Amino acid sequence: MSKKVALITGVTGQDGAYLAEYLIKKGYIVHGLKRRSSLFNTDRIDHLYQDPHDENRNMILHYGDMTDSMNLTRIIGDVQPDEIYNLAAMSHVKVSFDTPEYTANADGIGTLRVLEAVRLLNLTQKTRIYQASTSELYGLVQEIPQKETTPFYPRSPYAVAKLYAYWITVNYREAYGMHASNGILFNHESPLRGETFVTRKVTRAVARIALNLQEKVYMGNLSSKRDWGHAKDYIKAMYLILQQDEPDDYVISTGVTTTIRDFIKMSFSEVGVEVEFRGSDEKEEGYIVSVNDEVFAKTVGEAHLPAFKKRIGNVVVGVDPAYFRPTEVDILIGDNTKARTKLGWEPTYDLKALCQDMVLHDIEVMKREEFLKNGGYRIMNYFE
Ligand code: NAP
Ligand code: G4F
Repeated sequence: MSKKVALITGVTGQDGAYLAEYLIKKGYIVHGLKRRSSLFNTDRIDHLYQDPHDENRNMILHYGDMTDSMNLTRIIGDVQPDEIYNLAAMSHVKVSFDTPEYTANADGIGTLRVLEAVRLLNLTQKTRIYQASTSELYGLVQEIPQKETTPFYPRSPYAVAKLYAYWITVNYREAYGMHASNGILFNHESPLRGETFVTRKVTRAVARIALNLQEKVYMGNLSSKRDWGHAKDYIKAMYLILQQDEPDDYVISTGVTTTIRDFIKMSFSEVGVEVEFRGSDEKEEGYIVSVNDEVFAKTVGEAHLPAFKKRIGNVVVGVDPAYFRPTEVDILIGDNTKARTKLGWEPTYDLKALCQDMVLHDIEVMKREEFLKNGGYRIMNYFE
């Protein structure tokens, strides 16, 4: 039997990297869309790279951009994919307030470009499409927990662009009988998460603070709540959605919600450090209460313990209103009943396991940074 062919837009991102690896292991030929960049932007997928001269390649990259219809149409026509995973997006909510027009173009109209290319190329019966929809659609939530039938109320240019993408996917499904589905994914994180999203910002800061490379980290709104899962689990849901006989829309979530403040405390406790918060709003701060020597020595290293213990009582978390958003999404918590019953999907990582995976990874990354500062040479591998 010939191998299935998948096209992943956003293959260089967190989800794209995990999904590409997962599909290759399943025997797919994976084509990925990558943007031209003045610096290498393929760190997350370098372990999957194959020389263009290799015969029988199962990973092929194409230069492209979600804002370029002709480019997308040509690539989809050349690749003739069985499945398209449309993951490319300007995915940072706060940044979307600074770049609203570009976000609408890439995230909203970009989705239309993919759907319309499939239609114009007469691939509607061949190509199945997964659209990376988001729990940000619920915004000012109308129901707790949020499920597939909960009305949307987007609260950022990003979410409004994704609202268009969601509905144009539904419309192409209904109008042209396309196998086009939305995964309404709640926040999912991993050691591959972009460094400016809140979980990764925290786990990197915890690692640097523990290694005495940084005094303190400044955060935004500590009280908002998110339903966080592991990206490794969530890309499996994307795959399952496209294997269903009928296209449909699914909430993918854990059903547990946690404040940013508690995620920070959990992350410090992974290295044996107890942090408490005092004050409120912009004056809120987190300080070190105690250190568990054994846990700290095991996770960070015995050598760093004496210096760290001198910092008990120090403030390690502050608030900078620069990170507040003009409109915030206060609480997200998803009801994943439909995904559990229809897809047979369920998360395997709880928040503690996710947090541990990220903190331990970032300690290794920061130890390399410390090593480099001391004259070492660079070896980067995100998948270690
Ligand atoms: P990510 O790490 O930010 O990756 C985004 C990807 O899109 C990157 O490969 C990026 O390329 C690419 N991209 C951005 N603008 C592009 C453009 N104009 N043309 C072509 N490619 C472009 O995001 P992620 O966390 O993997 O998320 C994947 C998708 O799921 C996104 O659509 C996101 O909005 C959505 N989503 C994410 C979550 C979550 O919690 N992670 C939840 C719900 C939905 P570069 O590498 O060159 O920047
Ligand atoms: O990690 P975040 O930036 O993720 P956000 O805004 O929830 O969006 C992510 O998840 C969505 C799914 O719900 C995706 F669609 C989207 O693409 C992206 O992946 O922020 C989470 C929360 C927010 O309430 C934010 O205000 O953390 C709060 N926060 C507090 N301090 C901070 C910070 N967020 C960031 N990025 N940086 C801070 O310093």
